[in-house]
Amino acid sequence: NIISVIGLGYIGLPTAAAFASRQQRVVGVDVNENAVATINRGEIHIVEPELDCVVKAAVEGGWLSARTTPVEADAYLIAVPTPFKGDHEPDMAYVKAAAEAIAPVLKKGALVILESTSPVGATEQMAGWLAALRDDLTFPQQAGEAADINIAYCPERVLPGKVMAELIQNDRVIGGMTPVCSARASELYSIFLKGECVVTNARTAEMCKLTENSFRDVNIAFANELSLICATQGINVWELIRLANRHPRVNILQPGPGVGGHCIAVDPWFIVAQNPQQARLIRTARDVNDSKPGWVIDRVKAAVADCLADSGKRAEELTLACFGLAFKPDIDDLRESPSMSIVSELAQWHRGELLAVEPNIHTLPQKLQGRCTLTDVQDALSRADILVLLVDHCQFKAIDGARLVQRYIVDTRGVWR
Ligand code: SAJ
Repeated sequence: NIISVIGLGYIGLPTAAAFASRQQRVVGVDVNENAVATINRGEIHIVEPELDCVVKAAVEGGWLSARTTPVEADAYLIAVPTPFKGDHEPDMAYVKAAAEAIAPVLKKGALVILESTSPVGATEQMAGWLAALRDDLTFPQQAGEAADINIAYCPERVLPGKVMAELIQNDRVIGGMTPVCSARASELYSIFLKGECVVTNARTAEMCKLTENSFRDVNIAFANELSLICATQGINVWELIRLANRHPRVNILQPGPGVGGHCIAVDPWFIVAQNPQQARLIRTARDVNDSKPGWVIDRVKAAVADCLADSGKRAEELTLACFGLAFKPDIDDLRESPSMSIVSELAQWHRGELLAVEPNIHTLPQKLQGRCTLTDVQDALSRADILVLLVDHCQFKAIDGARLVQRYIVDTRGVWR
Protein backbone atom coordinates (compact mmCIF):
# COMPACT_ATOMS: atom_id res chain seq x y z
CA ASN A 1 0.00 0.00 0.00
CA ILE A 2 1.24 3.46 -0.88
CA ILE A 3 0.09 6.61 0.90
CA SER A 4 0.82 9.81 -0.97
CA VAL A 5 0.84 13.18 0.79
CA ILE A 6 0.45 16.16 -1.53
CA GLY A 7 2.01 19.29 -0.01
CA LEU A 8 4.96 18.81 2.37
CA GLY A 9 4.58 21.87 4.58
CA TYR A 10 3.74 22.36 8.25
CA ILE A 11 0.94 19.78 8.10
CA GLY A 12 1.83 17.49 5.17
CA LEU A 13 5.38 16.66 6.23
CA PRO A 14 4.53 15.74 9.86
CA THR A 15 1.59 13.65 8.58
CA ALA A 16 3.76 11.88 6.00
CA ALA A 17 6.38 11.24 8.70
CA ALA A 18 3.75 9.91 11.14
CA PHE A 19 2.53 7.31 8.61
CA ALA A 20 6.10 6.40 7.61
CA SER A 21 7.07 5.94 11.26
CA ARG A 22 4.39 3.20 11.39
CA GLN A 23 6.13 1.32 8.56
CA GLN A 24 3.88 2.62 5.79
CA ARG A 25 5.30 3.39 2.36
CA VAL A 26 4.79 7.12 1.93
CA VAL A 27 5.48 9.19 -1.16
CA GLY A 28 5.45 12.90 -0.41
CA VAL A 29 4.86 15.32 -3.26
CA ASP A 30 5.70 19.01 -3.33
CA VAL A 31 6.26 21.56 -6.08
CA ASN A 32 9.18 23.00 -4.10
CA GLU A 33 12.27 21.19 -5.44
CA ASN A 34 14.38 22.44 -2.60
CA ALA A 35 11.97 20.95 -0.01
CA VAL A 36 11.92 17.64 -1.90
CA ALA A 37 15.74 17.46 -2.03
CA THR A 38 16.02 18.38 1.67
CA ILE A 39 13.54 15.68 2.72
CA ASN A 40 15.26 13.05 0.55
CA ARG A 41 18.49 13.82 2.45
CA GLY A 42 16.59 13.00 5.65
CA GLU A 43 16.45 16.66 6.67
CA ILE A 44 13.60 19.15 7.08
CA HIS A 45 12.94 22.60 5.60
CA ILE A 46 10.60 23.83 8.36
CA VAL A 47 11.02 24.25 12.11
CA GLU A 48 8.95 21.97 14.31
CA PRO A 49 10.20 20.20 17.46
CA GLU A 50 10.80 16.45 17.07
CA LEU A 51 9.95 16.43 13.35
CA ASP A 52 13.60 16.24 12.27
CA CYS A 53 14.36 12.89 13.92
CA VAL A 54 11.09 11.29 12.74
CA VAL A 55 11.77 12.37 9.13
CA LYS A 56 15.42 11.24 9.33
CA ALA A 57 14.44 7.77 10.57
CA ALA A 58 11.62 7.48 8.01
CA VAL A 59 13.86 8.39 5.07
CA GLU A 60 16.78 6.24 6.25
CA GLY A 61 14.42 3.31 6.82
CA GLY A 62 13.19 3.65 3.22
CA TRP A 63 9.58 4.35 4.24
CA LEU A 64 9.43 8.01 3.18
CA SER A 65 10.54 9.57 -0.08
CA ALA A 66 9.68 12.86 -1.74
CA ARG A 67 9.22 13.93 -5.37
CA THR A 68 7.77 16.76 -7.40
CA THR A 69 5.15 14.78 -9.36
CA PRO A 70 2.45 12.39 -8.07
CA VAL A 71 2.58 8.61 -8.46
CA GLU A 72 -0.12 5.93 -8.41
CA ALA A 73 -1.14 5.41 -4.78
CA ASP A 74 -3.85 3.78 -2.66
CA ALA A 75 -4.55 6.91 -0.65
CA TYR A 76 -3.85 10.59 -1.27
CA LEU A 77 -3.86 13.23 1.45
CA ILE A 78 -3.99 16.79 0.18
CA ALA A 79 -2.40 19.30 2.58
CA VAL A 80 -1.72 22.36 0.43
CA PRO A 81 -2.21 26.01 1.46
CA THR A 82 -5.61 27.69 1.17
CA PRO A 83 -4.83 31.39 1.63
CA PHE A 84 -7.29 34.17 0.88
CA LYS A 85 -7.24 36.46 -2.12
CA GLY A 86 -8.74 39.85 -2.89
CA ASP A 87 -11.35 40.84 -0.33
CA HIS A 88 -10.75 37.86 2.00
CA GLU A 89 -12.13 35.29 -0.48
CA PRO A 90 -10.73 31.76 -0.04
CA ASP A 91 -8.23 30.89 -2.75
CA MET A 92 -8.66 27.24 -3.80
CA ALA A 93 -6.05 27.38 -6.58
CA TYR A 94 -3.56 25.07 -4.79
CA VAL A 95 -6.26 22.46 -4.07
CA LYS A 96 -7.35 22.60 -7.71
CA ALA A 97 -3.74 22.22 -8.86
CA ALA A 98 -3.31 19.22 -6.51
CA ALA A 99 -6.50 17.60 -7.87
CA GLU A 100 -5.30 18.16 -11.45
CA ALA A 101 -1.92 16.67 -10.59
CA ILE A 102 -3.28 13.44 -9.07
CA ALA A 103 -6.15 12.95 -11.57
CA PRO A 104 -4.00 11.28 -14.28
CA VAL A 105 -2.54 8.72 -11.82
CA LEU A 106 -5.76 8.03 -9.90
CA LYS A 107 -6.63 4.32 -9.92
CA LYS A 108 -9.88 2.51 -9.17
CA GLY A 109 -10.23 1.97 -5.41
CA ALA A 110 -8.17 5.01 -4.39
CA LEU A 111 -9.07 7.16 -1.39
CA VAL A 112 -8.63 10.94 -1.66
CA ILE A 113 -8.62 13.01 1.53
CA LEU A 114 -8.62 16.79 1.66
CA GLU A 115 -6.96 18.14 4.83
CA SER A 116 -6.46 21.79 3.86
CA THR A 117 -8.68 24.30 5.67
CA SER A 118 -11.44 24.97 3.14
CA PRO A 119 -14.77 26.72 2.71
CA VAL A 120 -17.95 24.66 3.04
CA GLY A 121 -18.54 22.72 -0.17
CA ALA A 122 -14.84 22.46 -1.10
CA THR A 123 -14.74 18.65 -0.92
CA GLU A 124 -17.66 18.33 -3.38
CA GLN A 125 -15.93 20.90 -5.57
CA MET A 126 -12.69 18.90 -5.50
CA ALA A 127 -14.60 15.71 -6.32
CA GLY A 128 -16.08 17.60 -9.29
CA TRP A 129 -12.63 18.63 -10.55
CA LEU A 130 -11.44 15.01 -10.35
CA ALA A 131 -14.60 13.65 -12.02
CA ALA A 132 -14.26 16.13 -14.89
CA LEU A 133 -10.77 14.83 -15.64
CA ARG A 134 -11.53 11.09 -15.24
CA ASP A 135 -14.77 10.02 -16.94
CA ASP A 136 -13.52 6.40 -16.87
CA LEU A 137 -13.96 6.31 -13.07
CA THR A 138 -17.05 6.79 -10.87
CA PHE A 139 -17.13 9.26 -7.97
CA PRO A 140 -19.31 9.49 -4.82
CA GLN A 141 -21.44 12.36 -6.14
CA GLN A 142 -22.93 10.09 -8.84
CA ALA A 143 -22.21 6.54 -7.67
CA GLY A 144 -22.54 6.96 -3.86
CA GLU A 145 -21.33 3.94 -1.89
CA ALA A 146 -20.45 2.07 -5.06
CA ALA A 147 -18.03 4.70 -6.39
CA ASP A 148 -14.59 3.73 -7.73
CA ILE A 149 -13.00 6.59 -5.81
CA ASN A 150 -13.68 7.45 -2.14
CA ILE A 151 -13.40 11.05 -0.99
CA ALA A 152 -13.38 12.61 2.48
CA TYR A 153 -12.61 15.87 4.26
CA CYS A 154 -10.47 15.37 7.39
CA PRO A 155 -9.11 18.65 8.78
CA GLU A 156 -5.92 18.85 10.80
CA ARG A 157 -6.09 20.60 14.17
CA VAL A 158 -2.51 20.52 15.41
CA LEU A 159 -0.86 23.38 17.28
CA PRO A 160 2.40 24.66 15.74
CA GLY A 161 5.18 23.85 18.20
CA LYS A 162 3.37 20.70 19.40
CA VAL A 163 2.52 19.15 16.05
CA MET A 164 4.10 15.71 16.55
CA ALA A 165 2.26 15.11 19.84
CA GLU A 166 -1.08 16.62 18.82
CA LEU A 167 -1.12 14.85 15.45
CA ILE A 168 -1.26 11.54 17.23
CA GLN A 169 -3.26 12.44 20.33
CA ASN A 170 -5.99 14.81 19.13
CA ASP A 171 -9.37 13.44 18.09
CA ARG A 172 -9.97 13.69 14.37
CA VAL A 173 -13.13 14.79 12.56
CA ILE A 174 -13.78 12.59 9.52
CA GLY A 175 -16.19 13.92 6.89
CA GLY A 176 -16.69 11.34 4.17
CA MET A 177 -18.81 12.04 1.10
CA THR A 178 -20.46 8.68 1.91
CA PRO A 179 -20.30 6.40 4.97
CA VAL A 180 -17.91 4.12 3.08
CA CYS A 181 -15.58 7.08 2.45
CA SER A 182 -15.66 7.90 6.20
CA ALA A 183 -14.94 4.31 7.17
CA ARG A 184 -11.95 4.11 4.82
CA ALA A 185 -10.56 7.44 6.05
CA SER A 186 -10.97 6.40 9.70
CA GLU A 187 -9.16 3.15 8.96
CA LEU A 188 -6.28 5.07 7.38
CA TYR A 189 -5.80 7.52 10.28
CA SER A 190 -6.05 4.73 12.83
CA ILE A 191 -2.60 3.65 11.60
CA PHE A 192 -1.02 6.35 13.79
CA LEU A 193 -3.89 7.98 15.68
CA LYS A 194 -4.29 7.53 19.44
CA GLY A 195 -7.21 10.00 19.53
CA GLU A 196 -10.66 9.06 18.31
CA CYS A 197 -12.04 9.36 14.75
CA VAL A 198 -15.39 11.15 14.95
CA VAL A 199 -17.44 10.64 11.80
CA THR A 200 -19.70 13.18 10.10
CA ASN A 201 -20.35 14.40 6.55
CA ALA A 202 -17.93 16.51 4.50
CA ARG A 203 -19.77 19.84 4.85
CA THR A 204 -19.99 19.56 8.65
CA ALA A 205 -16.30 18.63 8.85
CA GLU A 206 -15.37 21.65 6.70
CA MET A 207 -17.43 23.95 8.92
CA CYS A 208 -16.02 22.32 12.06
CA LYS A 209 -12.46 23.33 11.19
CA LEU A 210 -13.53 26.92 10.48
CA THR A 211 -15.58 26.97 13.68
CA GLU A 212 -12.68 25.90 15.90
CA ASN A 213 -10.40 28.69 14.73
CA SER A 214 -13.21 31.27 14.69
CA PHE A 215 -14.08 30.33 18.27
CA ARG A 216 -10.52 31.10 19.30
CA ASP A 217 -10.42 34.32 17.29
CA VAL A 218 -13.68 35.61 18.81
CA ASN A 219 -12.45 34.78 22.31
CA ILE A 220 -9.08 36.47 21.77
CA ALA A 221 -10.98 39.49 20.40
CA PHE A 222 -12.97 39.62 23.63
CA ALA A 223 -9.71 39.74 25.62
CA ASN A 224 -8.23 42.34 23.26
CA GLU A 225 -11.33 44.51 23.52
CA LEU A 226 -11.15 44.27 27.32
CA SER A 227 -7.54 45.46 27.16
CA LEU A 228 -8.63 48.65 25.36
CA ILE A 229 -11.45 49.24 27.84
CA CYS A 230 -9.18 48.63 30.83
CA ALA A 231 -6.49 50.99 29.50
CA THR A 232 -9.14 53.73 29.37
CA GLN A 233 -10.43 52.86 32.85
CA GLY A 234 -7.00 52.57 34.50
CA ILE A 235 -7.50 48.87 35.31
CA ASN A 236 -4.87 46.12 34.91
CA VAL A 237 -6.53 43.81 32.35
CA TRP A 238 -4.46 40.77 33.32
CA GLU A 239 -5.45 41.06 36.96
CA LEU A 240 -9.05 41.57 35.86
CA ILE A 241 -8.99 38.41 33.69
CA ARG A 242 -7.33 36.37 36.46
CA LEU A 243 -10.10 37.43 38.83
CA ALA A 244 -12.96 36.87 36.37
CA ASN A 245 -11.57 33.43 35.51
CA ARG A 246 -12.07 32.39 39.15
CA HIS A 247 -15.75 32.12 38.19
CA PRO A 248 -16.44 28.44 37.42
CA ARG A 249 -18.01 29.21 34.03
CA VAL A 250 -15.72 32.03 32.83
CA ASN A 251 -12.52 31.33 30.89
CA ILE A 252 -11.20 34.45 29.16
CA LEU A 253 -8.13 34.19 26.90
CA GLN A 254 -5.17 36.59 26.98
CA PRO A 255 -4.88 39.94 25.22
CA GLY A 256 -1.81 40.54 23.09
CA PRO A 257 -0.48 42.73 20.27
CA GLY A 258 -2.89 41.14 17.76
CA VAL A 259 -3.54 37.71 16.27
CA GLY A 260 -0.93 36.16 14.01
CA GLY A 261 -0.18 32.85 12.34
CA HIS A 262 -1.63 31.29 9.24
CA CYS A 263 -4.91 29.97 10.59
CA ILE A 264 -6.75 31.98 13.23
CA ALA A 265 -6.45 35.28 11.38
CA VAL A 266 -7.48 33.64 8.08
CA ASP A 267 -10.09 30.94 8.64
CA PRO A 268 -12.87 33.14 10.11
CA TRP A 269 -12.86 35.07 6.81
CA PHE A 270 -13.93 31.86 5.03
CA ILE A 271 -17.11 31.86 7.10
CA VAL A 272 -17.60 35.60 6.55
CA ALA A 273 -17.08 35.27 2.78
CA GLN A 274 -19.79 32.61 2.50
CA ASN A 275 -22.20 34.14 5.05
CA PRO A 276 -21.73 37.92 5.01
CA GLN A 277 -25.18 38.64 6.43
CA GLN A 278 -25.06 36.17 9.33
CA ALA A 279 -21.40 36.23 10.40
CA ARG A 280 -21.49 39.61 12.17
CA LEU A 281 -19.74 38.67 15.41
CA ILE A 282 -17.06 36.67 13.58
CA ARG A 283 -16.32 39.61 11.27
CA THR A 284 -16.19 42.09 14.15
CA ALA A 285 -13.76 39.83 16.03
CA ARG A 286 -11.45 39.91 13.00
CA ASP A 287 -11.65 43.70 12.93
CA VAL A 288 -10.95 43.97 16.69
CA ASN A 289 -7.91 41.69 16.45
CA ASP A 290 -6.59 43.28 13.26
CA SER A 291 -6.78 46.76 14.81
CA LYS A 292 -4.74 45.80 17.88
CA PRO A 293 -1.25 46.35 16.33
CA GLY A 294 -2.25 49.93 15.43
CA TRP A 295 -3.35 50.53 19.01
CA VAL A 296 -0.02 49.21 20.31
CA ILE A 297 1.89 51.50 17.94
CA ASP A 298 -0.10 54.48 19.26
CA ARG A 299 0.81 53.48 22.84
CA VAL A 300 4.50 53.34 21.92
CA LYS A 301 4.29 56.75 20.26
CA ALA A 302 2.64 58.16 23.40
CA ALA A 303 5.39 56.63 25.58
CA VAL A 304 8.03 58.19 23.34
CA ALA A 305 6.31 61.59 23.62
CA ASP A 306 6.19 61.30 27.45
CA CYS A 307 9.79 60.19 27.62
CA LEU A 308 10.91 63.09 25.40
CA ALA A 309 9.03 65.58 27.58
CA ASP A 310 10.43 64.13 30.83
CA SER A 311 14.03 63.54 29.79
CA GLY A 312 14.60 66.62 27.65
CA LYS A 313 16.32 64.34 25.12
CA ARG A 314 15.87 64.73 21.37
CA ALA A 315 14.00 61.97 19.48
CA GLU A 316 17.28 60.94 17.79
CA GLU A 317 18.77 60.24 21.23
CA LEU A 318 16.03 57.84 22.39
CA THR A 319 16.63 54.10 22.16
CA LEU A 320 13.61 51.86 21.78
CA ALA A 321 13.83 48.11 22.44
CA CYS A 322 11.17 45.67 21.14
CA PHE A 323 11.05 42.22 22.74
CA GLY A 324 9.82 39.47 20.41
CA LEU A 325 9.14 39.21 16.68
CA ALA A 326 7.53 35.74 16.42
CA PHE A 327 3.76 35.30 16.10
CA LYS A 328 3.56 33.51 19.45
CA PRO A 329 5.83 32.43 22.32
CA ASP A 330 8.83 30.11 22.01
CA ILE A 331 8.76 29.56 18.27
CA ASP A 332 10.85 31.10 15.46
CA ASP A 333 7.97 31.66 13.04
CA LEU A 334 7.82 35.34 12.06
CA ARG A 335 5.25 35.02 9.27
CA GLU A 336 1.93 36.83 9.73
CA SER A 337 3.24 38.11 13.05
CA PRO A 338 1.63 41.23 14.53
CA SER A 339 4.94 41.92 16.32
CA MET A 340 6.72 42.07 12.97
CA SER A 341 4.27 44.62 11.62
CA ILE A 342 4.56 46.71 14.80
CA VAL A 343 8.38 46.69 14.68
CA SER A 344 8.41 47.46 10.92
CA GLU A 345 6.14 50.43 11.45
CA LEU A 346 8.20 51.68 14.41
CA ALA A 347 11.39 51.30 12.34
CA GLN A 348 9.90 53.68 9.81
CA TRP A 349 8.66 56.15 12.38
CA HIS A 350 11.32 56.21 15.12
CA ARG A 351 14.21 58.65 14.61
CA GLY A 352 16.56 57.16 17.23
CA GLU A 353 17.99 53.66 17.62
CA LEU A 354 15.63 50.68 17.45
CA LEU A 355 16.69 47.38 19.05
CA ALA A 356 14.93 44.06 18.48
CA VAL A 357 15.36 41.06 20.77
CA GLU A 358 14.29 37.70 19.33
CA PRO A 359 16.12 34.78 20.99
CA ASN A 360 14.74 32.27 18.45
CA ILE A 361 16.45 33.72 15.35
CA HIS A 362 20.04 34.53 14.35
CA THR A 363 19.45 37.05 11.58
CA LEU A 364 16.81 39.69 11.07
CA PRO A 365 14.29 39.12 8.31
CA GLN A 366 15.05 41.10 5.12
CA LYS A 367 12.24 43.54 5.84
CA LEU A 368 13.98 44.78 9.02
CA GLN A 369 17.60 44.60 7.88
CA GLY A 370 19.41 47.93 8.16
CA ARG A 371 16.39 49.40 9.94
CA CYS A 372 16.91 47.97 13.41
CA THR A 373 19.53 46.03 15.36
CA LEU A 374 19.10 42.46 16.55
CA THR A 375 20.52 42.15 20.03
CA ASP A 376 20.23 40.17 23.26
CA VAL A 377 18.17 40.76 26.39
CA GLN A 378 21.00 42.21 28.48
CA ASP A 379 22.15 44.68 25.85
CA ALA A 380 18.60 45.88 25.21
CA LEU A 381 17.82 46.28 28.91
CA SER A 382 21.01 48.20 29.56
CA ARG A 383 20.71 50.60 26.63
CA ALA A 384 17.02 51.26 25.96
CA ASP A 385 15.00 54.23 27.23
CA ILE A 386 11.68 52.57 26.33
CA LEU A 387 10.81 48.85 26.42
CA VAL A 388 8.09 47.28 24.26
CA LEU A 389 7.18 43.69 25.14
CA LEU A 390 5.47 41.97 22.20
CA VAL A 391 5.88 38.22 22.72
CA ASP A 392 5.85 36.29 26.00
CA HIS A 393 8.91 34.16 25.19
CA CYS A 394 10.22 32.22 28.21
CA GLN A 395 13.43 34.33 28.21
CA PHE A 396 11.36 37.50 28.72
CA LYS A 397 9.12 35.96 31.38
CA ALA A 398 12.30 35.15 33.34
CA ILE A 399 13.01 38.90 33.69
CA ASP A 400 11.77 40.38 36.96
CA GLY A 401 9.55 43.32 35.94
CA ALA A 402 9.94 44.96 39.35
CA ARG A 403 13.69 45.34 38.77
CA LEU A 404 13.47 47.06 35.41
CA VAL A 405 14.91 50.57 35.60
CA GLN A 406 12.99 51.94 32.59
CA ARG A 407 9.99 54.12 33.41
CA TYR A 408 8.44 53.72 29.99
CA ILE A 409 7.26 50.21 29.28
CA VAL A 410 4.58 49.12 26.81
CA ASP A 411 3.81 45.54 27.84
CA THR A 412 1.32 43.94 25.45
CA ARG A 413 1.36 40.58 27.25
CA GLY A 414 1.15 41.54 30.90
CA VAL A 415 4.48 39.90 31.69
CA TRP A 416 6.33 42.78 33.36
CA ARG A 417 3.61 45.17 34.47
N1 SAJ B 1 -3.23 34.53 21.02
C1 SAJ B 1 -3.55 35.58 21.85
N2 SAJ B 1 -4.15 35.31 23.05
C2 SAJ B 1 -4.43 34.03 23.44
C3 SAJ B 1 -4.11 32.96 22.57
C4 SAJ B 1 -3.52 33.24 21.37
O1 SAJ B 1 -3.31 36.76 21.55
O2 SAJ B 1 -4.96 33.87 24.54
C5 SAJ B 1 -2.59 34.82 19.71
C6 SAJ B 1 -1.17 34.23 19.59
O3 SAJ B 1 -0.24 35.08 20.15
C7 SAJ B 1 -1.03 34.12 18.08
C8 SAJ B 1 -2.45 33.80 17.61
O4 SAJ B 1 -3.30 34.16 18.68
O5 SAJ B 1 -0.61 35.34 17.50
C9 SAJ B 1 -2.69 32.37 17.23
O6 SAJ B 1 -2.03 31.49 18.13
P1 SAJ B 1 -2.67 30.15 18.72
O7 SAJ B 1 -1.67 29.53 19.59
O8 SAJ B 1 -3.99 30.45 19.29
O9 SAJ B 1 -2.98 29.27 17.43
P2 SAJ B 1 -2.15 28.75 16.14
O10 SAJ B 1 -2.42 29.68 15.00
O11 SAJ B 1 -0.74 28.47 16.45
O12 SAJ B 1 -2.90 27.34 15.88
C10 SAJ B 1 -4.31 27.31 15.72
C11 SAJ B 1 -4.90 26.24 16.66
N3 SAJ B 1 -6.34 26.36 16.72
C12 SAJ B 1 -7.02 26.42 17.91
O13 SAJ B 1 -6.46 26.43 18.98
C13 SAJ B 1 -8.51 26.48 17.83
C14 SAJ B 1 -4.50 24.86 16.14
O14 SAJ B 1 -5.13 23.84 16.91
C15 SAJ B 1 -4.91 24.70 14.68
O15 SAJ B 1 -4.56 23.43 14.16
C16 SAJ B 1 -4.18 25.76 13.89
O16 SAJ B 1 -4.62 27.04 14.36
C17 SAJ B 1 -4.50 25.56 12.42
O17 SAJ B 1 -3.64 25.00 11.70
O18 SAJ B 1 -5.62 25.85 11.99
